[in-house]
Amino acid sequence: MASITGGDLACRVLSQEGVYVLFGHPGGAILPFYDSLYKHGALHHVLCRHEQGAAHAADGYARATGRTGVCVATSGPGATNLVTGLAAAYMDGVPVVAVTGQVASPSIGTLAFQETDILGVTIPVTKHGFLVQQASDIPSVFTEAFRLAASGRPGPVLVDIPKDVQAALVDAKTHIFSERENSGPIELSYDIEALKTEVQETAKLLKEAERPVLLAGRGVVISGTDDLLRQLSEQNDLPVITSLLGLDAFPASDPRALGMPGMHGTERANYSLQDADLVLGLGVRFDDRVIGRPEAFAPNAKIVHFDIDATAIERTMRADIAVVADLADSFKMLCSLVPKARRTEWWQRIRQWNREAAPVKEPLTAGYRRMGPLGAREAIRSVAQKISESKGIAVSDVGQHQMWLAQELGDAVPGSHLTSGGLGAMGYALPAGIGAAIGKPERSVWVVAGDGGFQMSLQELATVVQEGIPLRICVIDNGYLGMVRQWQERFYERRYSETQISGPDLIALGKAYGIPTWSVDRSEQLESTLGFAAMEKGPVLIWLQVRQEENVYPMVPSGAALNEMVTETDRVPR
Ligand SMILES: Cc1ncc(C[n+]2csc(CCOP(=O)(O)OP(=O)(O)O)c2C)c(N)n1
Repeated sequence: MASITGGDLACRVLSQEGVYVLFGHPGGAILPFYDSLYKHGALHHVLCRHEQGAAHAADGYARATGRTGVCVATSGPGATNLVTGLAAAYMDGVPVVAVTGQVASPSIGTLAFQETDILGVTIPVTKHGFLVQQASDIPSVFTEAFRLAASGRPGPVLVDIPKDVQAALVDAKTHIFSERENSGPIELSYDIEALKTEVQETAKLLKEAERPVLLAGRGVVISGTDDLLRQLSEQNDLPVITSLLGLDAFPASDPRALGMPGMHGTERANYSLQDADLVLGLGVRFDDRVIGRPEAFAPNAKIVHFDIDATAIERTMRADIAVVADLADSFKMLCSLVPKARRTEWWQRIRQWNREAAPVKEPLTAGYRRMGPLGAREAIRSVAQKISESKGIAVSDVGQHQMWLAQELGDAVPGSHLTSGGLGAMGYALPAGIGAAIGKPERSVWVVAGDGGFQMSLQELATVVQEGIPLRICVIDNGYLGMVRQWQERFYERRYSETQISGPDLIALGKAYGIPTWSVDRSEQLESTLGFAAMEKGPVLIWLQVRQEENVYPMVPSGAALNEMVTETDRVPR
């Protein structure tokens, strides 16, 4: 009998699943798998400098492409380093398969060198986990892992393989599921009659409503129903609010786009929600940063919630109607039932509220340049413009810059705005950008990080260089952990406890890594520098040194209702 190893079999199954790139870092307990990888040839491995980077890269790859991302780590510290990345993917519904080496089967439970019960550790942050007990199970386990990761609300799945199982010999003819046999996402079955009734009731509510709004989230991106969103909004003249993770579900420049809701949302989005008589949530989970004080959210509205995930219903917000189904089915049905309408009065009311988070005060006359120390919003506004011009993918980290970028982002198609929304994991942007750029090599990928978050994953600059990835990496350096400082300023009487942060000289750092680096600290240098940087062929680092104590507005203080937001101009609660 011709034999192959469990590791060889795993490589074959990965190829069969359509995987061509893995993000990982090797070690003792995963050596047999890496040996198979060396021989397999058809899988490209990206050597990340930290396993957290590998998990975020798999996540970025998945968000940008819509395919499942794969990360690999050894047992013990390698596996535990994946945890933050898996949690980020879990919170935001991103399909990832994590493959970990485990100590050899006879050593499990003996506190062997680098033994961690990673299945136990990751239970709360994965959809499922497998411990592979014999090599012949590898095909069925991997097939199931990929199905689970991509089915329903997508998310991460862990496959833990003991070292002896990776090395064990199996028959080379071991059955690998053929072309999609038993594979592909799990079909959800609904009571179609019940679904029809709920959707018809929703259509009726929409018809009767005088002040309806659509609230779209990442579910629209995942289900590929962005076209339906545009169609419904147009045919029924409906305002569209997009959550942080739904910003790429609807073009920002559409006249019916109200922007982002919630803590740093626009006046137009937040006041419309508070004034609405119907809120139709589409693939959105009404999380606490979106709804403000739950009892005070949309007080006059009926709430309808369309989501594939039954556990999202009434988690934080009441639902007068809940439609648990794939949006591709429920939303399509709804569009066919909703008539054409014009909502002139509602729009007159909505238009009294600012659409822009920070309206441009005095537009500059042509030929004149803004002068003086660089502002953070100003810098991000220009970066957002460059991203739009290049039809690029924007990947933000976590903090003030993340909110400014969300507010300034131009039109984005699905998979063009990547950020760790649910977990809010600093250090996400650079590795996720690597994943996105590898998944979408034809697109320009822009990483935007704060000086704090950038220092949490800057080791991945070496990955960028080794892989020759043409990332545009913008570091917004305000010398502070800006978002935390903003809260200290507002709620802790400016006691800036441990938020002032120093960092490396990025020109020297860029030089050390061999990455061309541009630095800007004055407004008048901004445009030309970004222009030159955008033209670089390979990776480029752009160091934007901005004024230190700029705040993100609008802001809904935590515990307040959305209509109690503070804006840049009034700064007093309404
Ligand atoms: C891993 C992690 N640790 C801590 C935090 C808490 N936190 C949220 S925003 C923030 C400050 C981010 O600072 P920086 O990266 O400089 O970005 P800025 O807010 O200045 O734009 C911190 C510490 C977090 N979100 N993630």
